[in-house]
Amino acid sequence: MIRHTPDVGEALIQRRPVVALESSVLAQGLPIPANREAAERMMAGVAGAGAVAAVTAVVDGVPTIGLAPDELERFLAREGIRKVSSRDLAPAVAQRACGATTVAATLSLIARSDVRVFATGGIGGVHRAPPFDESADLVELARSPRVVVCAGAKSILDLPATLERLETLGVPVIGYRCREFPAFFSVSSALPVSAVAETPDEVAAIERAHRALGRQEALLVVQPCPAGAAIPRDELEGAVAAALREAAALHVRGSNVTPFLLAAVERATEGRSRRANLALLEANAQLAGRIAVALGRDDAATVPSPSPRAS
Ligand code: PSU
Ligand code: MN
Repeated sequence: MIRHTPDVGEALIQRRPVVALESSVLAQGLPIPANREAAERMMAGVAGAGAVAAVTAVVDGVPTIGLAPDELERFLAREGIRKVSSRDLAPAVAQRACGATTVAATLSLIARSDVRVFATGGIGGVHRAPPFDESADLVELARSPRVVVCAGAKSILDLPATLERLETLGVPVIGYRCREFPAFFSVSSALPVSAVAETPDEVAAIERAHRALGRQEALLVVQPCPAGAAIPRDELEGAVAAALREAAALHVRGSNVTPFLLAAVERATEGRSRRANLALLEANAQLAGRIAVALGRDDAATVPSPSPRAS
């Protein structure tokens, strides 16, 4: 049911590290031509770390892990590409549509493959308004045993509520060289992570322990936007507040909310949020590549042994 492109399929067979990348950020989150820059910088970041990048999407109804170059072009052109979250996967497949997958849908697909690490910008979460709007990213994180690298949750969200939900759902939030949950475009939210790791090997060790305990949840690894590109929190809050007012006035609803707010914040920050977005996407892809490599090393070092039995 799920197609891997030849290079990704080959890498998985040879047990080389692979990092999945979502496509909704390319087809809905970022405008042309920033989306191309994002794709190029993310793929280069993964490759630079020694891993294989696999952009994930539904292509003419086929769930695909690793887009071929001509397929990626179609998603960068954005025409006729649906935003596909987890519940939209089946309709997109049955209707042979082209769909760009969100964090939730990408997780749902890679949880059925051997790809263990996934890089994105920021996860969805609990929206500030309307109060019942909560991204499907959260429940998919709760049932997809994979490593997700991001810069926290998007700053347009209610971050304290999002962290509370992650706690309830049992998702470890690992700060990579940081103690505070990053606020996507801003370095920090003043909210604590649940554990800290200093190296990719430490992340790999936590991931291994999480799986050995039989846990099903994703491991959420967060790192702040690179300092030179980040936006100060006070300034960002002003832009987010204005974006939320605009969305309310125009009655923006459902899956249009996230793309609308991101575009409004970009206008308000005169493009600085876009530069921050590109920088953090690249940094997350690099870190995901290094974690995938560390997980591969771990595997190689583990001598297969018969499972212990209680006597
Ligand atoms: N972060 C971005 N741009 C995006 C998204 C996140 O900088 O476009 C996308 C991701 O794909 C995320 C989705 O999974 O928005 C969440 O949308 P929603 O709130 O509708 O679940
Ligand atoms: Mn929503």
